[in-house]
Amino acid sequence: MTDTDAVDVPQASIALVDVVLPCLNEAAALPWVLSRLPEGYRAIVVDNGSTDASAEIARAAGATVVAESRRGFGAAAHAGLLAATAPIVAFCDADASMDPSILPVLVKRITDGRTELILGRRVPTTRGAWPLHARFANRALSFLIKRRARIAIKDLGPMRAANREGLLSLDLRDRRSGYPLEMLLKASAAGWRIEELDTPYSPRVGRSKVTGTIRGTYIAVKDMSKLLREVQ
Ligand SMILES: Nc1nc2c(ncn2[C@@H]2O[C@H](COP(=O)(O)OP(=O)(O)O)[C@@H](O)[C@H]2O)c(=O)[nH]1
Ligand SMILES: [Mg+2]
Repeated sequence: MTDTDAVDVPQASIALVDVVLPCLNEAAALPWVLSRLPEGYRAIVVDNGSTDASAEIARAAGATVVAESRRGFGAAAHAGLLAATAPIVAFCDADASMDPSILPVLVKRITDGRTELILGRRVPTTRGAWPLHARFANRALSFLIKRRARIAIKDLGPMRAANREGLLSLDLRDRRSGYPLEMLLKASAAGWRIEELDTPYSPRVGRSKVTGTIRGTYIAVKDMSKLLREVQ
């Protein structure tokens, strides 16, 4: 037996990347999403009190399921980060709008030492993938981020990856829709390099909880405006 044989443990048993999937009633989307996780990537499905079979489906597919009783995207995303143990943590929606099989392309930017926070810039695959009002709101948001925080990004997308310990050190507080923006602002303030990569964005499976609803959009705008007002 050589030295290399001795450390040759099966790939799947060591997660290089933990993938946090905030999940609120995504039973229809989860089977596909979880089937797309690359080798060495562990799914952490954070169930926010789903009333459908999301948690059972996730467990049956071999995902780690974390229950978070406080509602909110940030509450779920952060519970996933706290449950993660891998050196790199990625975030991805559980609605089948984005394909986890693309994550290694993003993660490589981190492991190559090119950047500290990598964001997936959503590129719609069909006309229906991204509702017009959401696209417009996102463009306005990118403009404000540039003006207030001097960060030049084209899209504040939810697919992203970074070093786990780094993310924990950012001390993120938002537990609703401001979480992705707070991560960006604090990463930038901490001097992190931030990059975007184009990622395909397809129509989600099932019903939207955030930007596809008036209440969801209202909360997102409110949470994000508050964070931007606080930028020094
Ligand atoms: N855990 C949890 N997940 C949520 C919540 N709201 C949305 N999600 C999940 O976060 C992701 C993004 O939400 P989605 O409804 O697709 O928002 P949209 O892409 O802006 O329409 C999906 O995977 C949802 O299941 C929430 O309050 N709690
Ligand atoms: Mg979505």
